[in-house]
Amino acid sequence: GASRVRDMFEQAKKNAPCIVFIDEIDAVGRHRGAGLGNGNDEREQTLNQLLVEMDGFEANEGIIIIAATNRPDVLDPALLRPGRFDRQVVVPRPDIEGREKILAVHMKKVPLAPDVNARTIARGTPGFSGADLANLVNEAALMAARRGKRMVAMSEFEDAKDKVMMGTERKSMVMTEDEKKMTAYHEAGHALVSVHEPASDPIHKATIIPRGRALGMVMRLPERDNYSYHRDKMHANLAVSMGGRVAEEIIFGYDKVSSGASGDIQYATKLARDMVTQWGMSDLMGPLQYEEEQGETFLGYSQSQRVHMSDETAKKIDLEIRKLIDDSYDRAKHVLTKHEKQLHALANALLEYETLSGDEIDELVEKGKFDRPDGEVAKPTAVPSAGASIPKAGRNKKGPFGDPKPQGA
Ligand code: NHX
Ligand code: ZN
Repeated sequence: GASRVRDMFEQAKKNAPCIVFIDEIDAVGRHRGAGLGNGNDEREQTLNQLLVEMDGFEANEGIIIIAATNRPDVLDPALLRPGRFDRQVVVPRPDIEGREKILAVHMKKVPLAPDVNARTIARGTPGFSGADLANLVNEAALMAARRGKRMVAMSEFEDAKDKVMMGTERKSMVMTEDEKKMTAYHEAGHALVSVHEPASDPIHKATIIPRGRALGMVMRLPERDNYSYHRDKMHANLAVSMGGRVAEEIIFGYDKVSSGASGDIQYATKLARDMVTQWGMSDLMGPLQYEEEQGETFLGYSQSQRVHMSDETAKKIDLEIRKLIDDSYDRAKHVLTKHEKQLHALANALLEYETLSGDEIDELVEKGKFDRPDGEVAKPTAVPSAGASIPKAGRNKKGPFGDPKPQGA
């Protein structure tokens, strides 16, 4: 409230020199007049008071004001005018070095087994924020406790990463043999298209153990943090996303195709739309912006909206999006038809072992078989491939197979 802002600055003046830190400034600093209804009087008064205090420059000498937000786009322009905040510092998501150091900080609080390698975990968590990493360490510690271990080992970090990124494993979920078979071919389809698309990130693992909302998934692992996203990888990702549905169709027939690919379809549609309307990837439509990201709706969701255009242009955009999807469907179909033997081999291996590592999938595709040391059957925790960890952006909300999205956008 306004009076507390006044109090705070009085305190600050008494204690000067000092720093006033306001976290989540968007809570009070939101654009006045945004949102439904008549706005919020109290919030508006609070913001006004804050602006007044910040204007009292001379009186406030020796006071440094720092504020933080994840939504600079929704702030009231008055807060950003000259004379208010002198500097804006953009703090991006941490890179691999940053993640390693942040992990080291949080890991100090838990007893670690000697096999834990913060670098490896950092490598497998692109796009994670500091809070995500803190949560990861916490989940790993909980898992170790639940397993009756005195120390947190690498296997707990691997499992915690899977849980944080893809939701809780549901081993007890009862699936019929037919459902398992369908899932195995669906995932084998994604995996095989990925193997045959050079621009695709390498596979980290494929599994038919249900997790979160998904019956199965294929996770890919970028070789390093990606800051840019290129046309060849977009096309590869489109084809890989269609691979699941296409495999279902090839193996079980047109009438037996399932509704389960909705997540893949949603992912592919969004990607194809962005390619045409934002990223200038359609030769027919050219490098023009046809859709604008809307800042916020009243609930804080972002939405894209078509810029003003003729009906004819709108129709052409829809056809271009459709064409991208159709072409990628055809590419996936071509790959999976040509390599149908490999598709059967992969699906059967998934049915037998439930989880396959990327290395095992490569071996299977190359030699038609793969070696797994005896006694390591169907245990996903037993197959973290050497040096590798997890994919990027495979979070629950982002789709059933871990796909890289351009970061930092
Ligand atoms: C159902 N669930 O709804 C069952 C329970 C096709 C083998 N009848 O594509 O699990 O079918 O590659 C994000 C995350 C839809 C979006 C998970 C949208 C799950 C997942 C429904 C595999 N793997 N689909 C996939 C799947 C399903 C669903 C999602 C999502 C299946 C497919 C879910
Ligand atoms: Zn799928």
